[in-house]
Amino acid sequence: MLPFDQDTIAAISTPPGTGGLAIIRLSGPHSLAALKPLFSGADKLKPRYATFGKLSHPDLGEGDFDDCVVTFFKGPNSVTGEDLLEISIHGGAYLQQKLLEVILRAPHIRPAGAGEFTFRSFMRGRIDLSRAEAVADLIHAKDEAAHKNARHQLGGGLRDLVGEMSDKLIQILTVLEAELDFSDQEIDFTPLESLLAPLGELKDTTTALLDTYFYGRRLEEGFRVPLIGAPNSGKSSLFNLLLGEERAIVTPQAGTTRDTIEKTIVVAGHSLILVDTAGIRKTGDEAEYFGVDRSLDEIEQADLVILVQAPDTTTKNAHYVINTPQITVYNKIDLVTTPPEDKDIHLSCTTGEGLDTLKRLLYKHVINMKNDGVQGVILNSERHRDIFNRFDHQVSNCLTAVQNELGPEYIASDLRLALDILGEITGKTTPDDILNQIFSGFCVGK
Ligand SMILES: Nc1nc2c(ncn2[C@@H]2O[C@H](COP(=O)(O)OP(=O)(O)OP(=O)(O)O)[C@@H](O)[C@H]2O)c(=O)[nH]1
Ligand SMILES: [Mg+2]
Repeated sequence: MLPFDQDTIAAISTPPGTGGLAIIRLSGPHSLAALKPLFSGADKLKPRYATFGKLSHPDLGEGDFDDCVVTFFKGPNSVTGEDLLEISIHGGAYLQQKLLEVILRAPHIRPAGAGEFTFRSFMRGRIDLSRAEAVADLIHAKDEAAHKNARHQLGGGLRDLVGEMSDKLIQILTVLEAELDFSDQEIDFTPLESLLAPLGELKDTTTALLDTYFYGRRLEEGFRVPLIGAPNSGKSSLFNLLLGEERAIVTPQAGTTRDTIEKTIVVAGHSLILVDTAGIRKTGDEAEYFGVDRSLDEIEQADLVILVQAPDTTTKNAHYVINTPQITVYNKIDLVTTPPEDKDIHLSCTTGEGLDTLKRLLYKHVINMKNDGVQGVILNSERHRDIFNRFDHQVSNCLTAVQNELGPEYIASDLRLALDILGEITGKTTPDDILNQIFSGFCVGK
């Protein structure tokens, strides 16, 4: 578990090797004291203002070490809830390392652990756990859709939804607990069946949320879109055309592509992992045989398959793919006068004819795979999915208890368990080892 102590923590907050500017962050009660001997503008620092000055100190070497801008956030009005300094210097590796090393010589200062700044925000109640997790998602977002989802969660989307669900549970609990408190008196209580509707609604919301997980994972990983077809149908040519670069080798020889090659393109704000594959055919060549095996694996994992056929290849593609959405492409139309009508796209990789229509169809498929979420919330983490699965199970227990007219005390205890499970989303009831796992997944400096 990360320590939650009175030490001041310091770390370089910019990824190494980026050049430009670097930021070194300090958080804790000794931040100002640590910087003061090094920074010419220390006396001018004002909360929420950036102050320009020079860094110089015998420990930093002779003369001025660097120009810098320091932004001061006074606790508790800072993201960590503590005194926080952000020191911007030039981004050289030596500059960053040296300054950090000298700062760490000051009393009560120690290097920050991975995710420790965010951990402090969480421990001081500045953000809940679901928002802390969204910080990591925001940093790792690869496309517009993933970014939008992370922003929604960082804005408290999941926290608010869980808040509403918890409120509903608490309302039910209040009714039951009143019943328990006054059970020895002659009062007409709300019939237990009245709990069925709100519990059913909670279950529906949970089911809808769990349904978003598939799309949420694709937001993280990208949709897998292999190009499948017989050797020589033009898969690699199409792969290159869609990428806009000559990534895969193209030759007139059937069986050119042996291993899968993948590259990501962005369509409708979503990452699509295009996969060029070996042409599928029976073969005695060992390397090609394994390549074909990989092509078949790709079909299994695909979110959308692009099936490529051409007039000079004979194999029909229909039997490769069963339930996966697919786009059928008839390639090399420059070689024929009447291409078959049952294909979605008529294309020529040589002339580029049909490429725009294919791109539009890809766009449509991505829009079809989109999920708007529950009040905009899309589950993308295994942790959240596990919590909602357990919650779902627990709500089912409550429903069964009501249907079987078990005593209110049983139902109430089941409801309290459900409430505890929901609390793991925001961090109220999250075990320490899980907290540790979440924050250690961050980089140092975040
Ligand atoms: N005329 C014409 N030739 C094409 C077209 N597309 C691809 N070709 C040619 O067809 C041959 C095979 O193309 P590839 O892209 O290597 O085919 P592939 O499906 O990747 O083949 P394998 O890797 O062997 O499975 C090459 O000579 C290409 O130049 C097209 O639209 N028209
Ligand atoms: Mg190929």
